[in-house]
Amino acid sequence: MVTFATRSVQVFEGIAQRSMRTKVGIIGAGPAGLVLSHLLHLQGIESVVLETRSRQYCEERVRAGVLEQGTVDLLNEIGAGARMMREGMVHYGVNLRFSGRTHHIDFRELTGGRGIMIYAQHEVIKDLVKARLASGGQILFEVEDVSIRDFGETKSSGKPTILFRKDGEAQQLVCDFIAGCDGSHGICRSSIPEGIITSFERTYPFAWLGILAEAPPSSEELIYSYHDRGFALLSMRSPQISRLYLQCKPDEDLNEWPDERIWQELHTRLTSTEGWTLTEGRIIQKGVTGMRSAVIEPMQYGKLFIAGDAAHIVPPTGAKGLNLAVADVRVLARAFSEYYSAGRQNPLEAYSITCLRRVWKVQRFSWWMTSLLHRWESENAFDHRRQLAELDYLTSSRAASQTLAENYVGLPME
Ligand code: FAS
Ligand code: PHB
Repeated sequence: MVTFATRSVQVFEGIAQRSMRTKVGIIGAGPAGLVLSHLLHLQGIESVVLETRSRQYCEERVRAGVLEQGTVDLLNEIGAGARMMREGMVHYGVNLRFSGRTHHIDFRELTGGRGIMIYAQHEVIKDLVKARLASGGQILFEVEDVSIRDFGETKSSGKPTILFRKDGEAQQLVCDFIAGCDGSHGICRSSIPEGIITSFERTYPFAWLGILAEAPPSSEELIYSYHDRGFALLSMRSPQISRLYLQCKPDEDLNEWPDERIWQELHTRLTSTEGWTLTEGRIIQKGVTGMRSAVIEPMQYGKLFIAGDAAHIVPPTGAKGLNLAVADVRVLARAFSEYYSAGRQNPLEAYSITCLRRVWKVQRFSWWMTSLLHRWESENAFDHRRQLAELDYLTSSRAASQTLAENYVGLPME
């Protein structure tokens, strides 16, 4: 049964407002918000997704590229995985390159057959939006002036409410719960009263300059390269499109990076003594992504539950951001299901604790991969030798390789 949010008109502060009613109001149509909406629908729990950007912007924003097995399984479970299974590329390993030599980390052998899927985040978003609308979901794009109220712990008179404007008209969405899936620049986290949240943060003295190029990938699997001049990563989006990254300054000016300089630096940092060469192509997109580790505790307050980048940020080195967002909402959806089907409050009350245990382990891995593979201006000759020794150990010890492999393919979901 598909039930739409009911509509009525109320007067709030003297302004007639269109008022909608649903069970879970979801702010943000990124991986967290859209997967949550799908999972709730499968449990017969209605929700409405509110998104500031246009559908086109969300479906074209170039971001992540690596899906863990758990994320792939979940996308198939919610019926949004068919195109991913046709067009995605399954990989059973990655390569580490240093001192001109390439070392394969064999996921299949080290994790009992598990792998990863290479499938762009914006393609995942397209599939999630299409499937959710097809199943009767309500996703309101291009909303403005979003704010939330009455979600707190006090027994306030009102129900949790999301206020927003759509097509210039003031509206409100009255809910039982609000899911803050509005990313690292959203409003939900900052709506929680002072003194409730503790933030844990680390910033890095470097960023990634990323490009998309019309060039067949020069490797079947990803290459993470540690080089004297800095980190480089060879990834891909399809047999025709390469995705490549270079370590750069946090405030790098893209105008100082003409295509020729980008390719020259990639050739240098990805160089190998094994007869390998990098294929160039037309660069169709370039951008700089900052590097940060951040976690808020708790990830909930009253009837507000924070998920994904709104609750934590990882440096992209471990390819975890999207996957961690999906893991959060899997916990949250199960907790909502327990509440609505059996009246059990405990899973909702334990949401934050349940998520944070895995969040911090993924933070550790992302920090470790970032620290291991980047050149640090603060490092001295000893640190440089130590990093090389750690890479040598990592690629010559089965136990060490297995540690990387089991984290990369994805730790068990809670
Ligand atoms: P998202 O940021 O994806 O989605 C939040 C949504 O909320 C957005 O659509 C936003 O428009 C909307 N929103 C914000 N404020 C709102 C408001 N007030 N009202 C309504 N809607 C609002 N991760 C990786 O694993 N690998 C990568 O290579 C990688 N590269 C990245 C590159 C870039 C440039 C960025 C920014 C991130 C990258 N990430 C990467 C991380 C990224 O994939 C996130 O982890 C992932 O999108 C998290 O998903 P969400 O939590 O849904 O947040
Ligand atoms: C990507 O393909 O965008 C990608 C792959 C691996 C990473 C980060 C980004 O660690």
